[in-house]
Amino acid sequence: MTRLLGILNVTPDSFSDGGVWSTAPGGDPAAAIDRGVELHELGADYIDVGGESTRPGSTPVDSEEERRRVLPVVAGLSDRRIPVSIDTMHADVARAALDLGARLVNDVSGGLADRAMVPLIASTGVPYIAMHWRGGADAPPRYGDVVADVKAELKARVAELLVFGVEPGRLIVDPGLGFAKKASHNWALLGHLEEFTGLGAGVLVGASRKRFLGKVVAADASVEDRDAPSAIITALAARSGAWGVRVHDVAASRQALDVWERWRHGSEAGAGRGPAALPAHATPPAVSANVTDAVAMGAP
Ligand code: PMM
Repeated sequence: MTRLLGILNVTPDSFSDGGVWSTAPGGDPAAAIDRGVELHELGADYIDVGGESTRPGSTPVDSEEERRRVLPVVAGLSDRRIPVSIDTMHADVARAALDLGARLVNDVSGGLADRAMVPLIASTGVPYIAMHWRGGADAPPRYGDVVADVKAELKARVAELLVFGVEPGRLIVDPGLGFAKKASHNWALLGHLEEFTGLGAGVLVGASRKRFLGKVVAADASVEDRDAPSAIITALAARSGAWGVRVHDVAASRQALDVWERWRHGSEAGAGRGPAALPAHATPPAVSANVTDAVAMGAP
């Protein structure tokens, strides 16, 4: 079953949730922890805690400040046995979060921003999301064939990660929607998502509330109005074999996945039944690589 990562940005300057859960000076870690608990109750498999905004034009945060923002939240959720994914490019932040109980590392740079990250992942054996990255959201979106280029660059990342000793069954790749990509690039990547399941890793999709969805809602719509198209993408990503999706509106995406499970098994009782239950004429769903993570091991 496709995993749901519920987004908990504790930055003061997030475009998608407006800094509501900020733990920067003046912010409230207890409110952020409560929000994480709520997302878990709504059906998130992981709470993806991030302390540095990656939006275009954002100022990088030093890792000391990032640790100060995320660690109380990671600790608060882990103490409640809620699986946490730490969204960071910095190895020291990842290490501190893992020490407090985080169960997954989500790195938008795929290990390219901090050379200490890949050895850390290899030595701890923690599941790792390596996103396609060309140096941040401000990098120029230049591609020949975006699908072929992103696939080739992710393939190279997977190869390097394996050389460093990261276990293939712990690896998830992400095409990095919106990162050095125009709307047309994002749609091309989504339309060819199945091709990414052939890289020997799970595939994560992070489309939730992103700017390219602004074109399918009304011109004066709010960022939250992008939650419906985001949930539709969740269902379609699951159908394309995605290992997981990273979303703000967890309830809507949980429903989308519940619908997809019934759809693919052709039965109300089918959710949770194995693919063997499919009738012979049914097209089997694309299968993403099996990733051994907290959910596969029966978290919490
Ligand atoms: N996008 C953002 C932050 N972290 N992580 C992964 N793996 N994939 C993404 O697409 C991704 C990410 C930026 O979006 P936000 O500001 O809504 O968190």
